[in-house]
Amino acid sequence: MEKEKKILYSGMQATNTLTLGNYLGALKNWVSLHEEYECFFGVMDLHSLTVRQDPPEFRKNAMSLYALYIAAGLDPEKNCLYFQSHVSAHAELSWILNCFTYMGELARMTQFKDKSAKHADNVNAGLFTYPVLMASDILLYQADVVPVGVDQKQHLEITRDIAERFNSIYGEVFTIPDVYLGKAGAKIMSLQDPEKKMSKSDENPNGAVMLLDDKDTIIRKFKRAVTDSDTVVRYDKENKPGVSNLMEIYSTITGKSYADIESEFSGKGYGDFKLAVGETVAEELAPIQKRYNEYLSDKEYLNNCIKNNDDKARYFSNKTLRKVKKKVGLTEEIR
Ligand code: ATP
Ligand code: LTN
Repeated sequence: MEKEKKILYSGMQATNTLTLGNYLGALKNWVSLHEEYECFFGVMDLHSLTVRQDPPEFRKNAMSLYALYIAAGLDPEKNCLYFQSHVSAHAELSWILNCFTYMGELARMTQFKDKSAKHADNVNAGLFTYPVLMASDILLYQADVVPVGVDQKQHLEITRDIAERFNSIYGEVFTIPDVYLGKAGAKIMSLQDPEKKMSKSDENPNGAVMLLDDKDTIIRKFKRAVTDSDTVVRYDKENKPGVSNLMEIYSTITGKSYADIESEFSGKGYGDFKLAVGETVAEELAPIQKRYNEYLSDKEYLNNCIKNNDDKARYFSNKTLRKVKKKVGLTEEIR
């Protein structure tokens, strides 16, 4: 590939629907990256298999995530939006890189420790080698940068270690990727427990606003958001984590500074403030939801995007895979 633009790679797991946290912390920030980078965004459906899935629901969620990528503003002509499971190079490279990854380094991964505690009845080998598949995703496209949240930084470090190890044996095969640090990405906290990240898998349904929640639900969740016994809208993460989280959400969407928000709500109670945040979020999400429904009902359009982008992903990833196979000494296929 001509390296005019640097290459950027990221993706999300196709599990449940997205939260406002996924949107403000990741998706919304991805939308304009194609201006500077050659962008690849995968629907990481193979990763989702590390946890037991109900097949019909899983299929629906994966397609829903694909439609949400586009509805949130990722242009499928300018970004390569594809399904990980449609590009067999991911699974193939993953096998090869498994043989260059040590049990000890995988055992140190905090996500593995957390998830195996959470799913104690299904601590499968896929959960253990999850980071190797993620490394394969990134290295196949020779990505220079990878935007991920703090929770995924450890996986990016192991990706770099695997790539460097491979390169030190076989020469410069893989680009060593860096974490992408764009504008400070918001970390949105649970509305019910502002010490905890807002997460898809939160047991308390009022903790997370889902991207496809309707207006009434959104406003209801904000009205119930945990705050404090004070009544002043003031940014103070330490002592007023609930209010500060709501201010972050409001500020990320409207672009207003904390000082502006403080004066906008001075003399007003939390009730007015929560309602304003709820309405702002509902307004931000309404056009995305409308487009989402349109795309989902236009199967021909979606299929066309999927086909073109899957092909593009196959083309780029196969170049790297062929090189890797040759380097490690696998015999060539006769075509
Ligand atoms: P799970 O609950 O299944 O662990 P999750 O909601 O934490 O899922 P991921 O699939 O791990 O979501 O993350 C997808 C992307 O969204 C990552 O880039 C991650 O950093 C970002 N993200 C997730 N939750 C938040 C949040 N609360 N605030 C900001 N960004 C977030
Ligand atoms: N593990 C990531 C999803 C993911 C990913 C990737 C992100 C899978 N492969 C490659 C960036 C690059 C997550 O849970 N957020």
